[in-house]
Amino acid sequence: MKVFIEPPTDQWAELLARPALQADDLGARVRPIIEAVRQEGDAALQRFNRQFDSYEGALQIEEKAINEAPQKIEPTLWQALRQAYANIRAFHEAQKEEPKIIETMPGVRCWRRSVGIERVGIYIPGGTAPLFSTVLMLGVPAQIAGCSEVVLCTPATATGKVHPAILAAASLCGIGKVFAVGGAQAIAAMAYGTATIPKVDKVFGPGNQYVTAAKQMLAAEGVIAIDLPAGPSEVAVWADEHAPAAFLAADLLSQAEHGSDSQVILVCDTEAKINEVLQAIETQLSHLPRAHIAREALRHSRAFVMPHAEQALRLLNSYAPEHLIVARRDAARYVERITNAGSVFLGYYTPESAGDYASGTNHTLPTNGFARMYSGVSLDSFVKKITFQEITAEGLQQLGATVCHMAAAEGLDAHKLAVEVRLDALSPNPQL
Ligand code: HSO
Ligand code: ZN
Repeated sequence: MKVFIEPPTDQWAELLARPALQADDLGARVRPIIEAVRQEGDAALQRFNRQFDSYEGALQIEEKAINEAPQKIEPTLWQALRQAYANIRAFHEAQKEEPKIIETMPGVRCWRRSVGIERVGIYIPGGTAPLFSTVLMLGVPAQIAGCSEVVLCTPATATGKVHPAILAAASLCGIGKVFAVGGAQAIAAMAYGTATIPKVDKVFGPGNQYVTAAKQMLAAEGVIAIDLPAGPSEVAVWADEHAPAAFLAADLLSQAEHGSDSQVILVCDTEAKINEVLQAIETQLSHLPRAHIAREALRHSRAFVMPHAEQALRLLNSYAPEHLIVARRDAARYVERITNAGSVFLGYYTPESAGDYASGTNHTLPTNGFARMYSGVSLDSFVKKITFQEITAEGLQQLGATVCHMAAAEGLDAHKLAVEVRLDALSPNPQL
């Protein structure tokens, strides 16, 4: 991890650059997979399962296996899943909006109603860590939104199994349709539908660059909507001199262990604190099973000495981190000055891990600087908001002239007429 002491502003963009993704021939690799699924459906999925995951079994996981999954995991893990579920549910339930009727003028009433997207798909990657926590992060808001069809795709392991904790989390969220399919082919299957896998309208979830490319290609073609432009995970930690170095090191490593392309940024008031943290990182790494991954991530990570809070905040807002940990005694003071971040963790006792798993907030967040203009996944991501209005005869008499003037000025006379015929019908001597 390279250390920079108060670098001048004109160097920030370069110093905060995310590791460049190798785009190679992603499109050329993903396009034929999408096409094969579109044309051949299940047969293509079975072929890809054999080819990529050495899996020969059925595409659909039996509902019995989902229902029995809670008994297949450690009781303490089941307990933890239930606690996380309850907290995530409580936080997302509070995001429900009751329709508020606004009378903009007498007799002109407008309101908005949230309606769940009917069919949604959740992708859970395989790989080195089974992300059953992500099932909760996507399954809970889908359940609260009232999405009538929720489909989950995840690759089977080499032994032909889907991790029981993924199935247990699915059962908590009432997801009955789980398919053992991974990669770009899973995204294509949910986008187009096959004989076995239902077509959905919006696809959520993380994945490797092939999965991300498939999501983006299918979204660009208007086949599906997607949650967020996904990129490697990242955290920025901003610490004062009292923050315990071991806490900061563990926070940085918890993000670094996600993948070799993860990025972590440390901002401290003093160089001495950074050195303490670097030492603590070494100590902790020696006990971590995923140290090799974390070390790779640390190679393109950076530490900054920023003694002035104003400057530090400017730097952090320009980085727009997915996660921002403010490990400062006076953390609460800065809340209003944080303008670009996916999710913020305040104080010494708020590790990112809490939000990753169980405090209640969502862990599907904007990466790669997209926190400048995107929000993380929430209940909103699973609903459409439909506007309604109802105008009384008196209301139209109040509003009509405004509409007629504007329609005439835009040269759209039929618009004007739609008001005029009504006002005319309301007059004592209708002429039209
Ligand atoms: N930090 C990840 C989420 C996660 N962490 C899942 C553990 N499991 C991306 O926000
Ligand atoms: Zn994490």
